[in-house]
Amino acid sequence: PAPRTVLLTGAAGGLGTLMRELLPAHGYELRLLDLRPIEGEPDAIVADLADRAAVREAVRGVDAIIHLAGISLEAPFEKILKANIEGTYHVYEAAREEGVGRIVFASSNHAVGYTPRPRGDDPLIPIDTPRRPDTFYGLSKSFGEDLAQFYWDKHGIETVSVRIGSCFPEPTSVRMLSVWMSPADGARLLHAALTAENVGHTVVHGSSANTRLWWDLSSARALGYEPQDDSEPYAQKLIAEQGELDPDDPAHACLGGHFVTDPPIWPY
Ligand code: NAI
Ligand code: 15L
Repeated sequence: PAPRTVLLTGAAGGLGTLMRELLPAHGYELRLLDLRPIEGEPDAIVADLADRAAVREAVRGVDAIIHLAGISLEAPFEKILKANIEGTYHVYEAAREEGVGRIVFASSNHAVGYTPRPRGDDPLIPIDTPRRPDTFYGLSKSFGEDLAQFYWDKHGIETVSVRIGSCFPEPTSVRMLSVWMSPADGARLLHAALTAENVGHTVVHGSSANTRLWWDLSSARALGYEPQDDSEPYAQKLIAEQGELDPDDPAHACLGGHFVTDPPIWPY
């Protein structure tokens, strides 16, 4: 049967807030978890992923987990280690202990951020492009994908790892014209990832069907995802304001954009 009760970790965050609004229309009952309380959601579980007992209790009885919680930008390694690496491990252990069979993992384009972006007639970036994390943050997403593969191979827990581009209400940069995922398409993709059968561990690119797309959406479409949106209506204004991406600028040469060139955050 299709999953109905879903634990949404990171429910207070930007993406969590958008998905709280959009997923119920796809038929889900959400259980919410975050470090931070959520206004108007007194039943939301306020817990740190570091608290294994709390995470285990949170997953008890759900049909699936959408795992968004964690640090969503570059940060010192110790912080990434705790929230994203150990935290994601705790989610998988809790799923194993409680018999939850399906996880959707919020991976990121930054797991492969050093991949050169296509130019001209170059082919789209394939889903099996080698991992090239652009930050400790991206490295933690690379770890999460490996963890997902391991829990499938070892324990039969299925995961769809979604390498999300940029999921915000509107694209706000020229780069985002290529990697934007509209919130409505985000909800469609999560729904497909929750309901497709026999996914094992599947990795997909997460974006809308943008005219300026950089990556291949076929593994997402194979789950039943049919994107409805395209960033192109925003293109003229953004390009007028910011100019076209200069391919000779290293901050514009790779999929990960400025994550590739931003100075490291100390303590390293
Ligand atoms: P966000 O930073 O707005 O939300 C993350 C949430 O996780 C926050 O509410 C935070 O309180 C919570 N959190 C952090 N550490 C925690 C811990 N130890 N225990 C419990 N909760 C904790 O990030 P956003 O944009 O909502 O992203 C959600 C997920 O999707 C993240 O994993 C991010 O890496 C991933 N992602 C998002 C993209 C986007 O375009 N929004 C792009 C690529 C990946
Ligand atoms: C991400 O992984 C971040 O979580 C999000 O805040 C954006 O920066 C996004 O990537 C992006 O690449 O635009």
